[in-house]
Amino acid sequence: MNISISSSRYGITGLVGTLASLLKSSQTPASHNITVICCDWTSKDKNGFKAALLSYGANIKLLDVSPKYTFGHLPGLFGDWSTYTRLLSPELSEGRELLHIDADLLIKFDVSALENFNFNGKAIAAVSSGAIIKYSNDRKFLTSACELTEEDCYFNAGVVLYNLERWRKEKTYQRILAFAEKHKDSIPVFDQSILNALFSKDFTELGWEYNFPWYPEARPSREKQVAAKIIHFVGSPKPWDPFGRFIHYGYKEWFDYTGGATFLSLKEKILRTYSIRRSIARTVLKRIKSRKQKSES
Ligand SMILES: [Mn+2]
Repeated sequence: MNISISSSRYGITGLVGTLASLLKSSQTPASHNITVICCDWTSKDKNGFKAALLSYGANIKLLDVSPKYTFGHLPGLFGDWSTYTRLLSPELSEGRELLHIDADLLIKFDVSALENFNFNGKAIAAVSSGAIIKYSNDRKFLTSACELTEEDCYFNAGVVLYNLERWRKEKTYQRILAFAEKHKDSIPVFDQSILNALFSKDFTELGWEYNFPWYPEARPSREKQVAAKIIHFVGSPKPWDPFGRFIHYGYKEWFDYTGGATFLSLKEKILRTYSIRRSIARTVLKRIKSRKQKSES
């Protein structure tokens, strides 16, 4: 299977967990073609990353990209543009299809099952689970800047299967760059807005189990956890963040796949804690509240 994944150097812990789970769940890990888009990683980062996944004997190509160079004119996330490399990865890939995944997932099935996927002629496949534009954060943008209505589908970009034959034939990357240029000041949810703008009416649905969102304060049922093929740790904190083991219910699930290895220095952990301090406080408060409700009922 052709797979691509990308992150800044601050996302390496999540990225290693994502790939470790993918490789552990694969019958023939060496058969995958994995491209890791390294957004401004140092050589020390790369060595640590390689050492962590060495034992799987996987075929992993590291590719250096400076996303600020290509995407710096678009709205960034605290000075980070690496999320937009999702739009670049099909350009870097050969073959019939490409699975691009976020770096905050656990993959619990053999992704080879997606080889020769039937796209039904559509350009991509993704998980919408019945979501529509009306309830998305991009509602205004998608209905005003694009010819879409509130009732059109909305999908999460954390797991995207690209139909590379159509991608190449229709020069999709050029279309994306032109669209991004035109709307550079108003794109609300980064690459996810762009993908929905172009493909809301041109994607085929993957079942919910291919991108199951696990929010920090949530406690999904055992059945859901077992049935999910891909768990997506959306929002902050992530299970591997500082304090994650105390406040994220998904910590054990993540730990079981990764042994808890993290890739940030103490200084970086402190900076990360500071930047997500509000999310940590919110998660703690939500947990206290739900415990209280439980004990009262
Ligand atoms: Mn994500």
